[in-house]
Amino acid sequence: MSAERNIVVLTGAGMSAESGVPTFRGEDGLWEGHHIEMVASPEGFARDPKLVQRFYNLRRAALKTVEPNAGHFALARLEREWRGNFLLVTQNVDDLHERAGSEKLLHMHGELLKARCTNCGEVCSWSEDLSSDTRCAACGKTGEMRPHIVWFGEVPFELETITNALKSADIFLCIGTSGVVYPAAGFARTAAQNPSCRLVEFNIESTEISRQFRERVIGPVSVELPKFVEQLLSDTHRQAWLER
Ligand code: BV8
Repeated sequence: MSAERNIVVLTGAGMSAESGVPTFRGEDGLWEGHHIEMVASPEGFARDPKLVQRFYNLRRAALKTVEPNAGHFALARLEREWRGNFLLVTQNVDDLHERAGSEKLLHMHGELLKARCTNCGEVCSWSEDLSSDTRCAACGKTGEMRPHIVWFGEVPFELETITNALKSADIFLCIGTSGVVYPAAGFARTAAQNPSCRLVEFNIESTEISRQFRERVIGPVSVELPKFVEQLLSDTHRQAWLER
């Protein structure tokens, strides 16, 4: 097995939990008494845009109060020092991976720090509150701006790129996700189509998809990921040295 192997990493809310970003399964999946799926949906936005904008404005503002944790930095190091192909796919809409230095990163469910005009489709960086008075800088229309986020019932971003990377993955790391929301929850099965792919799950507990993993690392990401990355890089460097 050459050192030049392909790694695909999938992260979920558990990646940012120790940074103070609430997970989805916490508080029984409710936000202010509303089921997340109800707020994070086109139907929810049509029914009560003010409520949905508030949901995202609060989360966007909260980003200013949190920092990446040691788990985020370990993944950024792995990307920097890995000799093969590396792709980090996150379900998270926060910007903690970027702030830790990750670059080969895809936000399959969108980003809190981006907004989109539903009239002209323009996507722009956005760090303040969004409201029905917000004007699109591209087409000039007011009241058409929404968070650039994938809501329930909407098709996630970059699925083709992600699926192709999963199909040629030699290593698949599944980190801090409960394996409940699809299509992300189906990625381990796609990676496992390659019988020699090494699948590893990182979580503090068992998940809906744990039985798909021969290797499971139980513990907080900020503790377990730096150790795992150190081991993986030293193994690979030794391998490369042996193969030279
Ligand atoms: C779609 C953005 C059509 C919004 C999000 C098949 C079966 C059943 C249902 C479906 C199905 N296919 C589609 C559906 C419907 C739906 C779905 O899956 N529903 C679920 C609820 C059953 N899926 C969709 O609607 C998707 N769209 O299907 O379109 C389509 C698809 C493909 C091709 C063609 C057509 C769109 C889903 C995306 C919705 N948007 N986010 C926002 O953020 O506001 S989803 C959102 O919820 C997150 O992004 C994430 O994906 C999910 C939450 O899951 P996790 O990230 O895993 O977080 P969770 O809290 O659940 O778990 C945290 C884990 O971390 C736990 O296991 C915990 O133990 C662990 N942990 C905690 N602390 C730590 C830790 N681990 C380690 N260290 C720690 N310190």
